[in-house]
Amino acid sequence: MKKIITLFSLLMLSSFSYGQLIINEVLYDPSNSGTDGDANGDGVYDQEEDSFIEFVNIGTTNFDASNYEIWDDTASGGTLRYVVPTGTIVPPNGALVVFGSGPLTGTFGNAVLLSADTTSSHLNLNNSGEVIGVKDGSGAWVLFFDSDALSNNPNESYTRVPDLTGNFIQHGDTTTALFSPGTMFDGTPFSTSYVVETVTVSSGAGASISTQGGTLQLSANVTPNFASDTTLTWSVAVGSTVASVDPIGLVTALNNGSVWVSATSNDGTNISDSIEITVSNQNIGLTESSRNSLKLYPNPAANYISLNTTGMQIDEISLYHITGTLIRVVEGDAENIAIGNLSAGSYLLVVKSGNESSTLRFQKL
Ligand SMILES: [Ca+2]
Ligand SMILES: [Ca+2]
Ligand SMILES: [Ca+2]
Ligand SMILES: [Ca+2]
Repeated sequence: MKKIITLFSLLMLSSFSYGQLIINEVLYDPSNSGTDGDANGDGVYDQEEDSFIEFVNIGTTNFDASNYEIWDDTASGGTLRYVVPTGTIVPPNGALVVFGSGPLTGTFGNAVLLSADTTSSHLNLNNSGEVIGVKDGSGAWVLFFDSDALSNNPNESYTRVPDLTGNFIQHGDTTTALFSPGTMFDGTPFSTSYVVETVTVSSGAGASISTQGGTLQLSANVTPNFASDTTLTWSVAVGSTVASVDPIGLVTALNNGSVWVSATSNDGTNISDSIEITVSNQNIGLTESSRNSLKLYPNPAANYISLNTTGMQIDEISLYHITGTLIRVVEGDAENIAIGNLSAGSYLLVVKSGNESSTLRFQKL
């Protein structure tokens, strides 16, 4: 008896959630009153076709449901009813609905939709004594739904209330609708946003710049390619004055040395990759004495900075954000450079003298 109780406890535990994918709603007894039970929206009531199981990905990453298996009647050995096709990916907080059969007519919250058309009995969900089981792609049992304690004739679905975390109750106990495949019980869609999984930065032409002020175009590959926001933010390592990078990954050499350049996803996942770029042959050959005489002050500063350029010929002064974005070429008096309209942060001043350049960093308050 003890062993049976233990097995039963395990079954009950695993029936509520496993990892990222949960069962959120099951319609095993569509209403046979007119078309009230027409869950798949094709205008016809059919016990087998209108049955469905709604799964939700409760993780923060895309969930690959490829080759998951839906079995029915697992308490008596079970029958494999449906195998989820390879490449079925569910976004975070997104739903996957497997219907008995199509045609599926409606939007269903733009959830991932499948139908178990493969056999005439489809999912074969019965009104009583039904234990639905789900195996993952490796063949391990991961989810169960046991209707035994539930009504044998609900004429509507059982859904978690609240969605995702609640216990299963009859759908009509909380709303006038009898089911909500692909949406929360109140009709709110689940998320349809796929997130970035990997970012890979590469440089086709070798990871170096060896010409004065030269540039190097980096590229970044984002997976999956159907991620909802594949944009990236490019940056150089904080504090580096070796190079700058623009918003599309074009690196510009500023000084000799090496620098890590990164691309980071903008979709909230903050997935990032970096590449080390070596910069050489930059003529920062201001003589030691003239470099020493090139002073920037005050630093940090709020409204104005000054360059003491005594004895130097200055051809161009350019102001960059620390990320490498050119803000402006400085016009006028090098001893009175207005920075009042900059937002607080780190900036670079690149001073060119003949074919020599020098980079000075300052902090805007
Ligand atoms: Ca139908
Ligand atoms: Ca069955
Ligand atoms: Ca019924
Ligand atoms: Ca639902």
